[in-house]
Amino acid sequence: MRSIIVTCALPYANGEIHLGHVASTYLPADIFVRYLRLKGERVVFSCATDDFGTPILIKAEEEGKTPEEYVAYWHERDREDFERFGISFDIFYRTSSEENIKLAQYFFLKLYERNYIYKKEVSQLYCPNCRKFLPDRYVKGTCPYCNAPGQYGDGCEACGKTFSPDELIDASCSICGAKPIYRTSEHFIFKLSEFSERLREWLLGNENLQEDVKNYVLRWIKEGLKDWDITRDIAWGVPIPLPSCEGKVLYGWFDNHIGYISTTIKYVEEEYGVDGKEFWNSSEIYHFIGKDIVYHHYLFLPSMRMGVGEYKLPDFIPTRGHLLLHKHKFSKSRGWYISLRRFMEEFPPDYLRFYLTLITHYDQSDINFELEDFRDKINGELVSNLGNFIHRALTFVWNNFQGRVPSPNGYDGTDLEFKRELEGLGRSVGGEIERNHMDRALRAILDFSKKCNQYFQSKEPWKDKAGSATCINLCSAAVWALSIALEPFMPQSANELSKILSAKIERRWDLLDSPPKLDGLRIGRPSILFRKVDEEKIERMISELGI
Ligand code: B3M
Ligand code: ZN
Repeated sequence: MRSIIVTCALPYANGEIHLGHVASTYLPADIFVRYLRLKGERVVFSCATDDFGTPILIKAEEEGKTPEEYVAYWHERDREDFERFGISFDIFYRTSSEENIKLAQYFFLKLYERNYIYKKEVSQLYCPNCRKFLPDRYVKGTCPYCNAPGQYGDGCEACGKTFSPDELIDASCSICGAKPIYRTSEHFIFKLSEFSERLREWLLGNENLQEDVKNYVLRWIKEGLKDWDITRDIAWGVPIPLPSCEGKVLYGWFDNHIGYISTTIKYVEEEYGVDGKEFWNSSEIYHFIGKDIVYHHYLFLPSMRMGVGEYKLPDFIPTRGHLLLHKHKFSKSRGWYISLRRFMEEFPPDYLRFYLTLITHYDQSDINFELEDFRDKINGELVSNLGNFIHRALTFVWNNFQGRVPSPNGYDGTDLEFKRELEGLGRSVGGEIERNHMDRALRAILDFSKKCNQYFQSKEPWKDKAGSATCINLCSAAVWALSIALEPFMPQSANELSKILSAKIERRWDLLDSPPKLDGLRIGRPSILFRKVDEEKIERMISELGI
């Protein structure tokens, strides 16, 4: 049996999950995991909130809460949102857990012992007005590489480079606008540059990584990697485990991805009673991310694991583009933003899963979310194509065969061709999912459902009800197949559908290749699974955006 570990980028415990997060990361990962579970694979789906960092500390202070209380609140909110949206994590933990603090300190000490970390006096931006060292995101200025204005101190959103805040041109404190001054403090620096050659080899040797991402990471390496400052002078983070380092913690990007490991290990040790480290090292490892954190996942993460040498590197890092809202970047501050929670107040989670899957490709291109397009795809494809077939087939069984699937009474050429289509569904959809093309996989289901409608239409079962037994038998099998194939994409609807079909039939992906005989199966009263989107709701969402 394969064992597979799937992780998703860890959301900061600092604000709501929005549509952008789910499109690029959580949804594709969840589709993949649900598919693997249906295949009977041993898969662990783990995630956690990313709890540390100055932005969180500052926010907590503003709200008069301790950072622990603050992150606990967001952790719970995120958990609820993910659950409602059907993201089926096996474990949703936290980077501020004891386990993660211990493992991050272990990584630090190992790397320090091996001389991959050195000390250096660093002069850093400090706001004399706020009396704080300014975290990266709290300094704004002009990008030193491409001159784009208004960039934050951790990297440029225009050219994609990462850098440190003191490299910004004309920096200012983003809390109060004052001009920051320099102050020195002793920092620890990770020798990223020393890993250049090994990273290059790893990238070139790993066929699973996406070519387009690989190429730009290779370009960064060629241009020369800079060593990385992993210290912060604040009170909220993983304490640096060395004498006389009080008040110094590890930078959040040092410990957060270690959370993938500590969280997974906790789960498998408690759940399976196995050695977590061994499990990690003998599994296929997938880290699903959005393209804004490529630098961290293709450079920091692998080099730290190489330096420690005890934890396997990822096999796959599926990376997808940013979600745009009506062609513009999401921006919470400008109100150009829809949270996952808000959207689910208006529409069923499965509708959103359906739409986001169709528009999200397995590459770095931006994904464009438009409310009218959402409406059109739900009404035109989900309701009129898929929903229509399912409803037609089931009500025919209900009304004309007393709710029992009829036995076939001979096959003609059209029936046999349809049967072949049906038996090929699992392979075509499964193949696309394994290659991470979730959009194409869902397309394959929709193409199949279109053929189902055509088959039903061409057979005209309403003309000769008794003679239509083969057609209705095969259409029932097609509905059964859809109830399995749809599960990764629309779990709630698939579940409702399988309840109508009867709880007695097994749900396994491999059965799709040779569907079980449903002859004589008694189905439940069909209900309408998918309904057209209410125009008023679309208008309401549009007016909330102010357009
Ligand atoms: N929390 C950044 C983000 O939410 C960060 C991801 C950590 S993954 C180890 O985009
Ligand atoms: Zn300030």
